[in-house]
Amino acid sequence: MPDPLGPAPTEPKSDRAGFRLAAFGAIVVVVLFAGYGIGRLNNSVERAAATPTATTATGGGHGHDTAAVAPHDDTGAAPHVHNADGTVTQVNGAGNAAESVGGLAVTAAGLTLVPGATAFQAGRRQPFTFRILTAGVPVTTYAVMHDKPLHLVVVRRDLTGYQHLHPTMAPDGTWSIDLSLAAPGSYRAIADFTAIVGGKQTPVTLGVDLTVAGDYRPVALPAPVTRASVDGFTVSYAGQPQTGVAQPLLLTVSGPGGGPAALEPYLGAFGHLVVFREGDVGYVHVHPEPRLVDGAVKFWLAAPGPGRYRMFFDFAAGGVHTAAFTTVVR
Ligand SMILES: [Cu+2]
Repeated sequence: MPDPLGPAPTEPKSDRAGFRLAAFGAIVVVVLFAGYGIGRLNNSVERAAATPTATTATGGGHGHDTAAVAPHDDTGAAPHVHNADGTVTQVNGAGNAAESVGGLAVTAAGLTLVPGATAFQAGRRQPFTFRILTAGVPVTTYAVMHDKPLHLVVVRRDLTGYQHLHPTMAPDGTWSIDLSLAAPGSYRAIADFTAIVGGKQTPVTLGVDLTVAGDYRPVALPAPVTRASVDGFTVSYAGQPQTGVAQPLLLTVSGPGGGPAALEPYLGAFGHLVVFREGDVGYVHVHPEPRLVDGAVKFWLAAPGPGRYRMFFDFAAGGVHTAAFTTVVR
């Protein structure tokens, strides 16, 4: 399809991932977790993506940019996907190319995630700390993407227990957040960010295992569904991810009363879609088009390969909620 957005921005971010998203028509937005592209929907996404705010990070609280997120904005960047290796692939809605999945490595693109303690006790809140090193030196400057300098996603290897967190960074480059892992098992902690080193931006997604000792009871991946309930909301999706070609995926949220839920911007978009691959916990993170399409949140994504995936859709409506779906890509 033609790219209605004009020239693609040349921005470095990353969104790693496997599914690629392509935003199509208007502005796009992309990304969330680390690397993504958009810090705010309000200004030109393209501009936001191209000139992310450098920060020495404070993470933590929700330092949402107050100027952020206007639901309707006609400016924007061309759809693109942030690959795990730090490259950016421009996409035009369809015919996208290869995908890459993030989170599989603890070191990539010259950046290494060095965690503090990785052993947790079930159900107990404990600090999780880590640093991002380059040439042995902690990185202390990051680009703000989707309102945050770093996004941390944690999920158990059976794809249960999903959490999307925003750690805070100390001046020495140590990131920390209190983390509670509910049940025994092996978890994957994935940090999604764009490091700024020597003026160069490097988007990357790094992952590390966390463990919780105890009686591990793996949970089988739920059967594929297109409708899920969460916190009184009913979320359904239409579309089917495929390998190699970006497909539209429309998510519709109904409120407790059955009518359309009043979606609010969350981290610079009407929703964030984090997708994990069964078998290796490969991570893909995409962002929707900036505008709702017939009331639905519209993503474009292409699967990085056949397999079963668990999709987590974060949205805000009187608080942040997450709906989860299993989908099979052939
Ligand atoms: Cu985040």
